[in-house]
Amino acid sequence: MEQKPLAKQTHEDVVSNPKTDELAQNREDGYGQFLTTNQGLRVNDDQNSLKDGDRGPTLLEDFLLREKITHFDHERIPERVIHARGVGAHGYFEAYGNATDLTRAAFLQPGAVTPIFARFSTVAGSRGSSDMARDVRGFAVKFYTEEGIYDFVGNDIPVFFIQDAIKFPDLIHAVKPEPHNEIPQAASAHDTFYDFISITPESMHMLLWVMSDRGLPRSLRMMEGFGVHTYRLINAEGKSRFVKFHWKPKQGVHSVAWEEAQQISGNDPDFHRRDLWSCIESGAYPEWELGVQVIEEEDEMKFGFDILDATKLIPEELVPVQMLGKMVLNRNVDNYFAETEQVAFCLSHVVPGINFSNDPLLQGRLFSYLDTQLKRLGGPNFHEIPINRSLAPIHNGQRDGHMRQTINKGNVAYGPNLLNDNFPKQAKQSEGGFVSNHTRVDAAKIRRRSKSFIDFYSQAKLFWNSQTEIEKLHIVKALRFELGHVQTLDVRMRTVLQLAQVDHDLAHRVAEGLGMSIPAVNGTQLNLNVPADANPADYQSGPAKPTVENSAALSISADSPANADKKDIKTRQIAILATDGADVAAISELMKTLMEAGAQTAIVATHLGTIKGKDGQEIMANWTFQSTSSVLFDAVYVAGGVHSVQMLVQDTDAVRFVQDAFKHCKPIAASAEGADLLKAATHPSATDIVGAEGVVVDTGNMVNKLAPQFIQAIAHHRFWGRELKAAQKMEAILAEAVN
Ligand code: HDD
Repeated sequence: MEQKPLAKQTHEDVVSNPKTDELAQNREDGYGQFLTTNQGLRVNDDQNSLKDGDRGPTLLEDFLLREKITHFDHERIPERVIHARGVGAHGYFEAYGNATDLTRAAFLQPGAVTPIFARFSTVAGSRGSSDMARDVRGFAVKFYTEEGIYDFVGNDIPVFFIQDAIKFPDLIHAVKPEPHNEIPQAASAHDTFYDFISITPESMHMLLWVMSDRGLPRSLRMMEGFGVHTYRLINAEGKSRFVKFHWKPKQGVHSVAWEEAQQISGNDPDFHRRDLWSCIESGAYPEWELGVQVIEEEDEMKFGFDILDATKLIPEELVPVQMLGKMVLNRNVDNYFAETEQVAFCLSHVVPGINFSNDPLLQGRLFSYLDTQLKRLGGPNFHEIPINRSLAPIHNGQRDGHMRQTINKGNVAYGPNLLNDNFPKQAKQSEGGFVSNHTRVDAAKIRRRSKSFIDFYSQAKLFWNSQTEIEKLHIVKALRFELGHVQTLDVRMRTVLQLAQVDHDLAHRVAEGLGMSIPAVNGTQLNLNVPADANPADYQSGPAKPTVENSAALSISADSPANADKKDIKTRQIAILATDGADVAAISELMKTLMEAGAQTAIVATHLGTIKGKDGQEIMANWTFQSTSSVLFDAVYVAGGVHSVQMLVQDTDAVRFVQDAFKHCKPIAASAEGADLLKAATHPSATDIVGAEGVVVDTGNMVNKLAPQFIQAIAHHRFWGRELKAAQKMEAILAEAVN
């Protein structure tokens, strides 16, 4: 068979040999169709074990039973110590061809198209936990480049909780379920986590990100990715520049409401996983652009914060992001375990043209990833597992070890050698050899944090300042929720004290919800992340003074730069509420228009099967009010039809469906009598649903008039103003009560 050029090969081309497609084999005549043991022996009876008489004991001799059960007993491997719950997909990365001056990396050169595998994950929960936890999301991409594997291992949040990798085990022990009872699952722990971070002030910036809407992505397709650390790009002339990596989703950046996230966890714990899978299956391939912020070496110290400190981002107002290429995910995995579970990302997997900075968090990670794969995947040959295999050929003297697949020939496994012509030889830089960046290090060996890292609150304040009113309200509510679950009052108090260093209004609002006031500052309480012999004063941050007051890129409101030019409704899920007697003609017309715009629709009715319309037309129901929930949809339409609406008004689940959609600030539309369901769903304390923002009602049943307005509303995603209004109403009442 003719070999494709390397750049044109997909990962599948290269690693397909060990794959077995049982369905395809079944169709073949001959050898492939029989059940066999792992040694290829055809099995005659897979229903009965070998016994001493048909009612007698099972015999040890039954090697068929033993092989099958032994394999089953060993099916599970240790789950990842963090980022255990994940979902992966294949795709490609296409370079825009504008990066030659920045880097010699082949996958970023003009015309390069590189197969990739991406894995998204939550951090704290175990493998079987829910997708919708309030959490950071992992964003890892394996590039199968012609120069070897490049692993991008980032998050959907651009900063990290801690500055030095030596604190990582402490952070994770504090945030994972508490060890005595393994509670809470799929959430950050309460007493232990807040105990740790309330005396680790560098964590305040990332804490606000996690408490913000970023902690609850609507879809993995609708979140940004960040490399977090400062890295280096190095061009063919050897010129090195610092960079921060960004992934910007073409789908926009959107979140769900907290109550919604909690309900989704019950209704569909696989919400994100299913969303990614079904979009790829339906051909709605998610895309992200990869960009960099570039900092010349001579500008390293010019920002007023340290670019080696992973708790800091570089505001896009100071350094804009330039796009270098795009990633498209277009193929689901064939087998979750073989691919998503066994994929191994390592920060140390780099290619020429990409290099590291001295960020102490990054430096520690360089050790941790390889180490963890050795344990998780059982030894040093994990690079031979198909999903981890390099497309570039591998030649070295490494041999043997658990589960070795390669059959190396010959007697020479060392270098230099002359017995085998000194093969494999080292590559010159011009031949693609990797060269570590030459940096001068001329300093005392010392265990100390740089003074430039002792600024813990400035960027937390920048983030807070950059949020819209509703985003701020969400942060306050999230902190009230989390701290409300903390049992130790002292821990609550310390966290509020930290928040007060960031912003007085923030701390005051959180404290109010907890029924406490902001405690007086006691300097030594603020930071216990201090070496034993150090002067605590050297570790106290000054007041929060952001370099930039406000950064629009940090907000994900409808009008933020993240969403400004992304106003389509592709892949949005629209529930159509209707039952017997509904106006099926209008439903069909609206469905057609929405689907032409790229949305997906589902009829939710009082029963499954056929819905008999008022005009004799019929339509099939996809769900009932018992089998689905409003939280699984982006928008709701209530169809007209007297009998249909009369029935829905009587059905408390249908009424709740609309109430939830309204409460979660979703677009709602109704035609003709459909408006009656909206009226029935209006809570006495709330503004009328009919007439509220994001609610489109057409009493004349003119679907062609209603559809464009509804589409516009869906593209807006959420109408958070409803929630803000309700909160302001309550505040006004409270103010009156107190005065
Ligand atoms: Fe990590 C997994 C991202 C700090 C140690 N990390 C892991 C994954 C992601 C990140 C996306 C999942 C990869 C996958 O899908 O398989 N980690 C980050 C980011 C960090 C970070 C963006 C800060 C900027 N991590 C970090 C530190 C350490 C680790 C400081 C240790 C010193 N991370 C690990 C690990 C994991 C891991 C223990 C668990 C499973 C794995 O590696 O493969 O090695």
